[in-house]
Amino acid sequence: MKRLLTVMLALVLALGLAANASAITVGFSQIGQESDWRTANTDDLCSAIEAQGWTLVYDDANQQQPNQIRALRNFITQGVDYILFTGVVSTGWEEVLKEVNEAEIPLILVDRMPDCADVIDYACAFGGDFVEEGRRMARWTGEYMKSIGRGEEEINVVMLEGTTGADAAVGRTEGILEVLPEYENLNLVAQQSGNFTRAEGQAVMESFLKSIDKIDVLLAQNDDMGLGAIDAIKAAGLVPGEDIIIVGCDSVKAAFEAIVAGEMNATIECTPLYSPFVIDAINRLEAGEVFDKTVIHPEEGCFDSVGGIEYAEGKLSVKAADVIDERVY
Ligand code: GYE
Repeated sequence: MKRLLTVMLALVLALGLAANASAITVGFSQIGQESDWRTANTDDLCSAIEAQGWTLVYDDANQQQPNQIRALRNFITQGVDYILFTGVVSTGWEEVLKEVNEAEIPLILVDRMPDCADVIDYACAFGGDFVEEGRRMARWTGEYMKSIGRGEEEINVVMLEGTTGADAAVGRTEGILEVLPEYENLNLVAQQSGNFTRAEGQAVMESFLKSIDKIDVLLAQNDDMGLGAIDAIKAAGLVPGEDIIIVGCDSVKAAFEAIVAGEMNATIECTPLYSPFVIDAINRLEAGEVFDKTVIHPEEGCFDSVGGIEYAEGKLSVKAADVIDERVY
């Protein structure tokens, strides 16, 4: 009898927990679907939330800030329990995020941070260190050019920037501009936004190739723009990866493939896989834990055609061909 009671109690508890789990609703305001990185980020977070048995309310803003503001207000009206948010640009969020605060919905910031983070309340934040990624792109380039005996040669560099006003773009530009002058032979001759997409990366590279006589290096602030630029370079009768060295950022599988094919040279890692952090955070918030407000940056690396190039102090690149099979996105 006692045993039966224990079993019944366990069952009631388990059912209670399950009911509780499915009672959690998470609203996720995503930027859009501009890149392979973004697709991997969406798939990772959505499938992890659903695997917990939680209810997901997903909104794809198609790169439009007004759509994101509308989605956040809808989440408030629906009374979701948690909000996951990454903003397409960094400004213009204060009013709506304060509304989220007033509704007392815990806000989890992922990926790109809003510039009002100091004046709103958020539970925790997980994102990339974009300035450091930019520094790494420039450092790899300078060191690689030295390693192939072109450290003294005047090198013309062009830069494809990400979405204007996105902190992923602003930060990467800042980091690149900080480190590039350390290599006196590297001259930045043009920079323009390719909006983090293949199509725009290709179009802007086409115009660079028309207006600039000699381009030696392309710094593409994400892999997708670098991959788009490969087509423009081929169309101009040049050999990507040889005539023009291409350095990307994100480390998506398509970039590994291009590096292995010899058409791209390096990519700096920025992980899109935040779900382990986010799921753990929600569970801890459910348990009443309070986080400190530091943004957590998951560890990042650099993958290239040769391996062994210093891309940050004391950190050496890994040859993409050696690890391509491990890359899932
Ligand atoms: O690099 C790019 C994406 O915010 C880190 O956004 C993210 C960037 C990523 O579109 O591919």
